[in-house]
Amino acid sequence: MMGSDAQTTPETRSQTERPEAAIFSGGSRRLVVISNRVPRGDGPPGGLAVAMKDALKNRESLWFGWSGESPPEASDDVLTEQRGQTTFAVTDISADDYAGYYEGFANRMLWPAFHYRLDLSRYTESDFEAYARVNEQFAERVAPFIEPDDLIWIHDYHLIPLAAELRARGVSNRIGFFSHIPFPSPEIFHAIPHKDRLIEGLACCNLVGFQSARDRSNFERYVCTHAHGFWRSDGRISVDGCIVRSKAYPIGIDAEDFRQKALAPEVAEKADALVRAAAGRKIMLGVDRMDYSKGLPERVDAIETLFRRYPELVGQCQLIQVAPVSRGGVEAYANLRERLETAVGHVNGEFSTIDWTPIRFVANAVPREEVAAMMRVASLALVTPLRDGMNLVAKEYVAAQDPDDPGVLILSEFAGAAEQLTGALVINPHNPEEQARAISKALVMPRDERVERYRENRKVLAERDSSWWSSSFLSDLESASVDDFAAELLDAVDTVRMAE
Ligand code: ADQ
Repeated sequence: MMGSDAQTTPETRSQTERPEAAIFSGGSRRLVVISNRVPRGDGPPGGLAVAMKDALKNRESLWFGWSGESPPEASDDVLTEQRGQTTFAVTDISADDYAGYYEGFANRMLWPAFHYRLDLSRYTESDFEAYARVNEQFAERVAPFIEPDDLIWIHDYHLIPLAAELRARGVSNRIGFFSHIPFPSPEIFHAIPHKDRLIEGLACCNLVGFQSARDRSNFERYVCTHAHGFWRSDGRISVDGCIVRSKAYPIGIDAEDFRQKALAPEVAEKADALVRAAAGRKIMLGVDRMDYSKGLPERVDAIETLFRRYPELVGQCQLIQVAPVSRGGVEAYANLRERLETAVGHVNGEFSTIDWTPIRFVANAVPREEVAAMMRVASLALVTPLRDGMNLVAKEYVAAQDPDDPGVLILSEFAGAAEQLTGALVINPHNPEEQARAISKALVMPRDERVERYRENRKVLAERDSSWWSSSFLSDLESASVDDFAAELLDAVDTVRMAE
């Protein structure tokens, strides 16, 4: 347990005990990143690694997470590998724990609930126990690597209780947490089993970052209406003796890097081939992981509606939908694939002609460079999730466009990106008529309007890129007071755990 005086209120401490804040030395602190997956030495960097590129540049850092190995019995060893200024430290998770933690509580319970799909959430007590155990193991194994001055940045819903576990092991560093996925409305969050443990984990952070203002507001409203929290005059939240700041940090991309990918000569050939195959027809593009949050069956319904409402478009445009299977171990995903293939088959059966198919469905992964090339030549992109934290595909599509003759982004109002990309045609993905109307509008949109909309979106991409995202989060974390978490919460939580 933390060594603080439980009689002291956090407010009193923040006025009297600021020794570490006084010697705070800015951006030179070592950064400790903790996430479920850690970038591998071989293979292309994943999304998080790309987003963290600038944060890791020119500073010493440690990145801790799962090794990718799940033996029947896992040891508590941590293997390290130095790459440049970053030490990668990984640990195994036993097969049973992995099934309960990752496939179970994280992806069968939290992912659907956080995406407003309580109907798909499946809870078992043993899944939660594995989730809690893996978070304890992570804390136990990473704690010896943490030095007093390090900044700690935890990522995503797999590791929500981790900050509390670190605090319980005496880690008093500044801790930040970033949620890559939405934070649901208070009524939905309230239905999640062990929600108190989740709130405890977030409250033990100095800074909690969300993708959008909506997510941040949902979190704060939950804490203040259901978890005895209150807003302080400085804008931070006080909850059970902890003080936490929450803020929206919409994740960005390196737009120039993506544009270069789309223009690379080796992929230009593929883009040309795609254009030739389209034979003058307009290409509509969808690029998603096959996930029920991405609105894929609803998108196929909208295409059917499009050809019924606008028969003159039959044979004039084609949807290329790339949607590789993800999380094969979770039932809801197998059901989705079946539903989607049936829906695509239905539309193709109804409208295909001898030389034209309305939907080309690609269920295999496509290399990132090819995705960029496809984006460059598509007249419009359909980014229509039912819920999404941000959705980087929307930003990548804008980055890949020809500034003089850009395509049109059709974007769901329920993607975090809709708060930023005001040049998009924003739609409600639950309404196939509205989606079909937007598609028909995009297909004939005059060039001037397309350019104007593109410029509006491109400006946001330039101002809020991946470097802005990580540096603004870390600079807020660096300037947080170190005395903002409190022993009272942990004492209270111990009492709750004893009662469980
Ligand atoms: P994801 O749900 O994976 O990420 P998204 O942001 O759309 O969603 O995509 C991440 C990356 O994967 C993008 O770079 C995209 O190009 C790539 N990708 C997606 N589908 C692909 C496909 N079919 N083929 C090839 N590449 C594909 C989570 C949250 C999001 C949040 C990100 C980042 O769910 O809301 O934007 O993290 O924080």
